[in-house]
Amino acid sequence: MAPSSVHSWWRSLRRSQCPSDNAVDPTPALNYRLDSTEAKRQIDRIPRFRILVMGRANAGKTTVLQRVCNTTDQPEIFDGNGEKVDTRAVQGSLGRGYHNIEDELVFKSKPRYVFHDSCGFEAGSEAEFDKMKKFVTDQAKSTKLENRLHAIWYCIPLNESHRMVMAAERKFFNECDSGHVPVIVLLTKADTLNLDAVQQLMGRGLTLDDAMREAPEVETQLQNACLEKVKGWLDELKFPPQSYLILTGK
Ligand SMILES: Nc1nc2c(ncn2[C@@H]2O[C@H](COP(=O)(O)OP(=O)(O)O)[C@@H](O)[C@H]2O)c(=O)[nH]1
Ligand SMILES: [Mg+2]
Repeated sequence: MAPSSVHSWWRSLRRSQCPSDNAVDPTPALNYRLDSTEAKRQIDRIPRFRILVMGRANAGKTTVLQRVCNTTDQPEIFDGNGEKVDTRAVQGSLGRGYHNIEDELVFKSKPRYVFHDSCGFEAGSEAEFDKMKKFVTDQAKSTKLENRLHAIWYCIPLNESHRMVMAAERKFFNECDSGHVPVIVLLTKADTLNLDAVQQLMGRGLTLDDAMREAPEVETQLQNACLEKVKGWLDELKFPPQSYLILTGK
């Protein structure tokens, strides 16, 4: 998923910086193909991409970062002063026990990507929410390109289809103005809808073999229905995301 997700994100970034491009765009981000020469030219301008990753525990955040960085390693963690943090003390980074949004997470395989973890406001802490909001505002305003936040990825897992959008998502998209920093919703774990598709087809009387053969088409329909549902919920909030991307995990 790495190249297409980066392309879509990059497109959103560029759209958010070019108001004239913000006219209604009927082309779903999913079908977008970025000119690779232009992409390289733009990417080479930025020494370090800084991305804030958000989403509830188990949303698939670490997995997305590992895929983007083409690794199964855990990231190294650096504090605000560039000092390496002892990762044994923060086992399960981007998860429990790790609580500083300012810390930089960097994978050895892709040192130009710097990730930040929203660190738990999704669990309902008002103090963590305020800290996240301040971080977003401060970083978005940074005049140094390499310190600036370039994108926010908000992971929403599709394996919990009955609770895709919860209070945390509504609070973020209602109250957090990220300014020019594009927020991209990553719909993670979309592959889990394959089982739903198979069950649906078997419910219509197909054998298991036939259901499995026909599942991909239904799976795509289910993914698109989830996308539309999430879009319907979030697009009417005060600060809706710039873009949505379905990640299949393959
Ligand atoms: N089926 C499926 N499972 C996934 C996917 N992404 C992550 N997972 C699993 O979901 C669990 C939580 O993932 P993780 O990346 O650690 O979530 P985090 O807590 O948000 O960082 C792990 O067991 C992953 O293997 C995906 O795209 N598809
Ligand atoms: Mg994690």
